[in-house]
Amino acid sequence: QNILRLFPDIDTSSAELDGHDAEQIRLMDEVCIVLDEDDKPIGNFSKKICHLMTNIDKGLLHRAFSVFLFDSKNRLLLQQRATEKITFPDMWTNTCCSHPLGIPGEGGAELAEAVDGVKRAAQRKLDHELGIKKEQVPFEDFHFLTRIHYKAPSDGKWGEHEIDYILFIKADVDLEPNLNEVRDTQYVTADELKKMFEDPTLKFTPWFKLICHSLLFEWWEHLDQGLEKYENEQQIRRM
Ligand code: DMA
Ligand code: MN
Repeated sequence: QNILRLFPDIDTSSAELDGHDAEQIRLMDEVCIVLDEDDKPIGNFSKKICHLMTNIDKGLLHRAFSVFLFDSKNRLLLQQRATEKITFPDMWTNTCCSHPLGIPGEGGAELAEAVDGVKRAAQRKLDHELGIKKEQVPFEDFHFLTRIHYKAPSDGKWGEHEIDYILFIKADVDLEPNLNEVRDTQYVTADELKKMFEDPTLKFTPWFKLICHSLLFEWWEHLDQGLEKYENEQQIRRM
C-alpha cells in the first residue's frame, strides 16, 4: 500500500487491544479514510492504527462525522458511551459519532461527495448504535454544517485526530440502543445541557465539549429560523 511510504514507522501491532471487549476489538479492523490537512483522502488504515496516539503523533489524520439529532421539541439526543468502548468509555456525548469507511459510497475527494458519504455512514451508525432505522432519518433530512479539525488524547495510548463533519437532523425516532456501544441516552434542552456541564460527576467527550463551547448553542437557537446561513461551510475550522 502506497500510504505506508508516507508513514514508514507506523505502529501496526495489536498488543494494545489485550483485555478489551471482543466486539470492540473486532470493530478496530474497520477501514478508516486517512487524510491530508486539506481533507483529501491519501489512503486507508484500520481504525486501530488511526487511533493509536503513537501514530497520531506522527501526523496521522482521518475522516469522521458527528450527528446532532433533535426531536420535534428541539431537544438534543445525547448518548453515554458504553464502558466497553476502547476510546472515551462512559463519557456523555452528542447523538452519534463514527467514521465513514473506505467502502463504496462512503468516501470522496470532493466536498459534495464526501458529505454524501458521511450522511450514508451516519444512517449506518444511527442504526448500529441506537437502533434508529434509516426510514426515520432520511438521507435528504441531514444538514451538513461544517468541518472541524481537532486532536484529543483519550487515555494516553489512544486518541482522536480527525476532520469531523458536523451533521444536524430533526427527527422523532424510536430508540433501541446497542448496549455494547451505548450505556444510556437522554434528550436535553439547551438549558438542561448547560446544567449537566456543571455536574462534576459527569464526563464529556473532548470533541463534544469543543463544539458546545464554540458553535453548538448558536446553531441550536437557529434550528427553526435560518440554519441555512450556517450550512455547507467550505472552510475547515481548526480547533
Ligand atoms: C469517532 O467516534 C468519531 C468522532 C467524531 C469522535 P467513535 O469513537 O464513537 O466511533 P465508533 O462508534 O465507530 O467507535
Ligand atoms: Mn476517530
